[in-house]
Amino acid sequence: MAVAMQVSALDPRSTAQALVAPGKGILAADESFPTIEKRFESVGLESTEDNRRSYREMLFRTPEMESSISGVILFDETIRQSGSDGVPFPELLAARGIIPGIKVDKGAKALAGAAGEKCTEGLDGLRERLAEYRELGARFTKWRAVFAIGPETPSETCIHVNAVELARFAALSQEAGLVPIIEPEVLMDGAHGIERSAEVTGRVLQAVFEELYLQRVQLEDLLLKTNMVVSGYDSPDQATPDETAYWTIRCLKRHVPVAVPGVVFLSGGQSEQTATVNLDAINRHGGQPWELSFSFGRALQSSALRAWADDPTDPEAAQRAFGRRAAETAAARTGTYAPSEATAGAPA
Ligand code: 5MM
Repeated sequence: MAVAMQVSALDPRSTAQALVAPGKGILAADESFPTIEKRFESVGLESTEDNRRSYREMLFRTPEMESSISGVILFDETIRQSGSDGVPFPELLAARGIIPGIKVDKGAKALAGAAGEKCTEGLDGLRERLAEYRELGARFTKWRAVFAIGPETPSETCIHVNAVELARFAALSQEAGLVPIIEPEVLMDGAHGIERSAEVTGRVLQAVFEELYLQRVQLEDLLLKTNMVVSGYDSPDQATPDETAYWTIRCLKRHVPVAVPGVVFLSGGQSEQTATVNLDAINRHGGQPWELSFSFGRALQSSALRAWADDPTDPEAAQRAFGRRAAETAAARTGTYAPSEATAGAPA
């Protein structure tokens, strides 16, 4: 009870700092209906409301997860759901000292006038939704924009529109007393090399921070969630962890103000092992002005989901898998990750 009081009493700046506390990071459990359906289908599960609730309850009750997980991003359905004992999920998490957050975007949709590119929707009515989410226990918010790398993309149109929307979302979140997590994701699809990924990620981050400045968003009271700078999935020349760390830090140094308290990387389709080795390499560089942490979805959940699909009535095996991944990823925060056999051998 005392811990729950602490979470709800945190002011936005303390919330942002607590989310990137040393040795901790964020679990992204905010898969929308189409995404969770895809994840469940991959392990032969049906995406029913009760399956989604039970699966997420399994995750949120994992023993000792609070020692490596600082916050959890929820989806609109999930923030309204409860554990089997009737305790609402946000309360269940806060009682463990884990900060509940909420994804507030309504997904990436086709961008008119820019063939094949996307812009994220969800600004209409956002002020009212934010007030409700705060009442439901959320203390931070998240909005994702996606940028595909192609010969002619991302266009300046796509970068500009998404940067404006990310900043609108951030300003409204701060107005509501919530900490915005700004998520511009440069996708890994394509055969491009790491230098092209660095160039595009840099252009996107530059545009986003210019727009945040224009819209008077407080940089101290937000977090950046972005991609590591990596080679495209189909590139014949896959960067090593050291190269990934070099290009990622170089890109952040050029485009992310030091007033931002932390960068939480997404895993973006990297395997559990690759995402963690890369985060570890990034943190081995040491001495950066921001906390360099994680907000992984797939790279924290993949093994746990497979274990849960094997026998949903016995959550302990899945919780062991999730607890192991949370602890390993937290170790990568300090550059001390030692791959376990289970993670090294897990399929992507
Ligand atoms: C990029 O996706 C975010 C991080 O997940 P990974 O570590 O698996 O890349 C994630 O938070 C994402 O935003 C949510 O899963 C929601 O995605 P959708 O597409 O369902 O909105």
